[in-house]
Amino acid sequence: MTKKKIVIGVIGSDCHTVGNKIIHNKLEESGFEVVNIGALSPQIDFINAALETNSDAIIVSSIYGYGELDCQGIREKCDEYGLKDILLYVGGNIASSNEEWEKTEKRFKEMGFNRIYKPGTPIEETISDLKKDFKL
Ligand code: B12
Repeated sequence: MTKKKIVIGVIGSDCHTVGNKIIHNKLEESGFEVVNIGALSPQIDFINAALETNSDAIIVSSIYGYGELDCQGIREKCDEYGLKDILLYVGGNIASSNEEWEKTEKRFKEMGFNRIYKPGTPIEETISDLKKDFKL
């Protein structure tokens, strides 16, 4: 069976690289093909990478605290570029400590993300969700 392809990267002006490398390795170990665009990646780079490689999902990381701004409009841009219905996940440090998680999660849902992960969620949880979503 052909491997599912996943685009990963750290969005916006975020330069944190360590988690990205860990996620890359864990996804590969779990049998996925990884297209890693690395840190400091604008939305359009995720989209171009997914288009060029015919990927099945995009996992956005945001570590530095500005993820909500960086992610706005990404689903609309995916639709515009012909990536309708591509799986879109987001995680890292996407919550602020003074807000209930449910409120943050709701806004990311409204932005069109299929799965949204609380800070501290291990990538293994995402891997298990990918397998469910791909019915593997
Ligand atoms: C090293 C570091 C830096 C280095 C980064 C060097 C590099 N090349 O990576 C430098 C010094 C450059 C840096 C800069 C900044 N940093 Co910094 N940094 C850290 C630090 C100490 C460690 C980060 C790290 O590598 N962690 C280890 C890896 C393995 O963890 P991780 O990156 O979080 O990734 C894991 C998870 O987030 C998760 N994950 C990530 N993506 C996804 C996606 C999904 C779907 C899922 C499920 C999980 C997931 O899985 C990953 C693997 O386990 C953290 C504090 C900390 N202890 O975490 C602060 C921290 C991340 N930094 C922070 C901040 C604020 C900044 C700056 C804005 C500081 C400033 N005012 O200049 C700048 C931003 C610069 C920029 N443009 O990005 C804050 C973020 C706060 C927030 N968002 O809540 C932190 C938490 C420090 C703090 N307590 O305030 N930083």
